[in-house]
Amino acid sequence: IKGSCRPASRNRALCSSLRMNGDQKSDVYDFVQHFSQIIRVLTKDEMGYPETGDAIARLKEVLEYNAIGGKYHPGLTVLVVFQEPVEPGKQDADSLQWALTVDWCVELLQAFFLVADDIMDSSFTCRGQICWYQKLGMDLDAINDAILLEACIYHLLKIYCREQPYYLNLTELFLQSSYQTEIRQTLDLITARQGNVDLGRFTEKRHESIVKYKTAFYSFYLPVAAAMYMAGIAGKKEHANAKKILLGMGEFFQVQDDYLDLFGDPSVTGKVGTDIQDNKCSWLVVQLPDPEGKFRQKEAEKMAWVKALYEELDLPAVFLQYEEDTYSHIMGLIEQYAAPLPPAIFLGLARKIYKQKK
Ligand code: GPP
Ligand code: MG
Ligand code: MG
Ligand code: MG
Repeated sequence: IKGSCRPASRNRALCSSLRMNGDQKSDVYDFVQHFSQIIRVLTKDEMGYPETGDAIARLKEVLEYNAIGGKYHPGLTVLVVFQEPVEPGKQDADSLQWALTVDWCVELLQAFFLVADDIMDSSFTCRGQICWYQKLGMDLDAINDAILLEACIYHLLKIYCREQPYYLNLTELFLQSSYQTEIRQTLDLITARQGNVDLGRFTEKRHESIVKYKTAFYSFYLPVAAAMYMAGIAGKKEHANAKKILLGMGEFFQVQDDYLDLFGDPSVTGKVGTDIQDNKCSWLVVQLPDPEGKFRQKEAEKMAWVKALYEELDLPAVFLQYEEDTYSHIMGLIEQYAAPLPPAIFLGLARKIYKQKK
């Protein structure tokens, strides 16, 4: 697949403006533009066949509803990181297009997880819209849609990158990211199991173990590691160093998600939190010794009471302090472990997540 990517120089300018706080709207516009090509690629082969045509039309609907409209948090990371270590002369239009495609594969993995996670968490809204499984007539058919989203990743990697020397590393990286996320999602679910609450399990250590790999691995390490492989950086040491910084950053990101689940404004976060009703081992609850389980309440009307209690215990201030502390910690990790990648890559990612309200 050749040709439709923007010239390398314009793309470079686009991405450095993204990193240097330029006009993010136009960057996202470019990113979304590429998605129409991805939809075409994913649907063109089978569209003509009456046996599968309806299913492919459904796939298109699933992709358009669930993959578009997020905050594109990992979005464009692969492209931005890929361009840093690669000499400008080697950044031909095809390579940039492959990087953009891999960026979309990360978004598809995220969409797959979110559709499934919303079912498991009994959520109502996600990214400012009603959850896919909550749509009229949908129910558990949404499980198959989540699985379809995942299948698209490997379909795209094969179509775009099969001839590339990094194809195997990339495929294994996506598989490993899924496995790490799924194991921690299992931990998240069994720790929260209703009716079988083992209060001893709600520890900071358990929480850390869940969040590092439930979100940090696929949202932070995956896109940067993918770009490193694409740029020819495959050494164990280099990947281990990047992982140290990125898992730290991702851990903060999920703590922020836990905090905003209760203290965020749903009109900004795009979702109404369910962690208290779901009995989750959230960052908020592990801050408190809670031997009687009084902070975890099933009924929605008790939410306000729990929130008032957390406020009384000054948890918003505890969170602010945590944010400051982890920020300094991450800056230290960047100083120590960024090489051979330029520190600006990690600083750009940190800037995107600290002091955010969604
Ligand atoms: C976010 O947790 C975690 C995921 C999206 C990973 C899900 C993994 C699966 C294997 C399905 P969360 O429940 O706090 O997210 P949100 O707050 O967006 O519901
Ligand atoms: Mg969840
Ligand atoms: Mg959830
Ligand atoms: Mg959450």
